Order: sequence, then structure tokens, then C-alpha cells
Amino acid sequence: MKYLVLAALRDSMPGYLSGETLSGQLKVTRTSVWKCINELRQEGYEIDSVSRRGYRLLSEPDTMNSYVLSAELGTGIIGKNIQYFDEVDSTNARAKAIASESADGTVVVAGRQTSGRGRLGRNWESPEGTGIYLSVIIKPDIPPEEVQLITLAASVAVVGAFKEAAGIDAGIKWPNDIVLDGKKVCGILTEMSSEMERVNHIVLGIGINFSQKQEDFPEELHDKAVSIVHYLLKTKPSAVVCRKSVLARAVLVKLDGLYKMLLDGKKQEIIDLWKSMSATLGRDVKATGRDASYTGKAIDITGDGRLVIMCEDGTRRELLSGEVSVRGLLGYSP
Ligand code: BT5
Repeated sequence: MKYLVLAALRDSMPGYLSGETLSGQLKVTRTSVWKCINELRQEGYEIDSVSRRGYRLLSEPDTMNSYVLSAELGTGIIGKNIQYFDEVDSTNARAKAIASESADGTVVVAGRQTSGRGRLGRNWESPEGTGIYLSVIIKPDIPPEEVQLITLAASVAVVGAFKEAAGIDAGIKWPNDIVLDGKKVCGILTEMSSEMERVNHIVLGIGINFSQKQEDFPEELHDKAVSIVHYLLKTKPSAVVCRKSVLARAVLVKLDGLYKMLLDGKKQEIIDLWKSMSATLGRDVKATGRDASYTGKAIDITGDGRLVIMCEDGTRRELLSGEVSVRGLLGYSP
């Protein structure tokens, strides 16, 4: 009910809306309108009240609840169902637990994570309020070997959202890091449940550093991590920074577009977009695989998302997963 009150206040901005009109519109008593107003105020909405004129919305907090994220999102699949939690262990873990009974495109979002996860058992720093932590459950009809395309599509979506919502040009380090100024601003964790021939579901986890200061990161990340707000303050001090929720919504909208492209079979278009945003191709890289490590130049991406490396000894290798360091990025400078 309180969000219906909020929606009505929004519609009447910048004017006042009387308690009487509100109670008539929503068919509730004036006391329950008043209770809703108080609850909204407790959530950080600034609402002015003047006798005989009513209520007026002055400002909104940068909250990330499901109402704020989903209101008029306009997506086809992603975010039709959004579940918000103030705190979870990991949005990926939570999404995996509900994946089989959830609709395609269901999103799990959290205000903070107590055990945010990276790849290969690594962790993702997820402090309260300063980051975006979300996981999307998707159920595409693709063979398991094409799942890497999902990570690439998600990277393209995030870079597109950064541009649209914050005016920032970020780059993608293959396969799952979004970088600004050589530092990591976002990480993507793609986890899959599949059979031999068929994907059951994929959980796509996206963690974005939004407003952490450099000293908020643990010491080992000081020269490897950055947040949107502090990158903007450094590079464009006069820029108006968007709200965290606006950026999160932009990610969902872009993801919806990229997911549709994937379902329509436009794989090459996704790869081409990825290439245009790449901070990996054409650069010296060091790959660390299960059995060997080698250095060379990253020259291409294959149709299923493998990184093609021309090695120093003249051999051409394709990497599906594993670790790649790009010279000049994230502290790698041998
Ligand atoms: C990733 O792993 O980059 C994937 C991160 C995915 C996080 C999201 S948040 C929502 C969803 N729920 C989850 O539980 N996870 C996903 P990887 O490439 O393995 O990178 C992990 C490494 O990045 C760590 O070992 C640190 O070195 C570094 N790192 C950790 N936290 C960071 C942060 N906040 N910003 C930048 N770097 C970080």
C-alpha cells in the first residue's frame, strides 16, 4: 500500500496531494494513508505535509528495493520478478536455491553480501550501501558450451549501462572483468546447472563498485579496484553522478536487450559489440591454464566466446576459461 501512496505522490509532483484525495483514490482510511507516509519517511523519503494542502514528495532515498528497481522498467524478460534483501550471504547462492522454481529473468538483489563470491572460490567485497549486488536467473535454450556468450553479453550490458547512466566508457577484460582506468569496477560470475546437451538454468551474478572510496577497499585491492563515483570524481569532477538505483535499472534494461539478441541467435552481433568494448584484444597477455601458462598477444574472440592468443612461440591457442592477465591492467605489469 505504501508504494501506491508513493506512486500517487510522484504523479502529483511538484504539487501537494491532500490526505482526502489519497484516501479516496486508494479506498483506504486517512489514518492508513498517514501510516504509509510515516513508513515512507522512515525509509528515507522526504515528505512535506502542510495542513489543508496535504503531502508533497520532496526527495527520495537511493534505495534499491524491488519497487524502486522494477517500477516501469519496461523490460520483456529480465526483472519481471525482482526479489530484494537487505542482506544475504551471496545473491548467486540465493538465486541458485530458487532457480528451478523461478521464472526466466528473475532477479535477486541485496543491499550487502556477507559471503559475496568471485570465481574459483574467491571472494567479492560487498559492503553495505556502496555497491550493487545482483543475480539474474535465466533459462536460455542454448547448449552448455555456449554459456560463455552469456558472460560476454552481460559484460556488454554493464558497459552499455555505465555509458548510459553515468556517461562512463569502461572496458572489458576477458572474460568477466569491467575495468576503468586499469582497475576493476565490476565482476561477473556465471554459474550454470546443465545436462549433457541442455542448460537447465544459468545464474548470472553482477557486482558493481558504486561509491567506495579507495581506502574502503582492502589493502590488496587499493591499486586494483575502483568505484564509479570515485572514478567520476577523479576524471570529471563536475559530473552529476547518477543514483545507484538508476544504474542498476540500466543494467537490467541493457541485459534484457542483450538476452533478447542471444535468444534471437544474434551471437555474432554480441561478439562484435564485445570486441568494440574490449580492453584485452591487441594487448600482451599472460594466460594461466590448468596445465601450462604462456604469454602472447590476444588477437580475437571465437563465435563461442573463446579468447584467441597468438603465443610468442608462434602457436595459436584458444582459451575457454582460465586466468588471463592483461599487461597494464589490474596491477599486471611484468
Ligand atoms: C569476479 O570474480 O570478478 C566475479 C564477482 C561477482 C560478484 C557478484 S556480486 C553479486 C553476485 N553474488 C555473488 O556472490 N557474486 C556475484 P573473480 O574474477 O574471481 O575476481 C575475484 C577477485 O577480484 C578477488 O580475488 C579480488 O582480488 C578481487 N575483488 C574482490 N572484491 C572486489 C571488489 N569489490 N572490487 C574489485 N575487485 C574485487
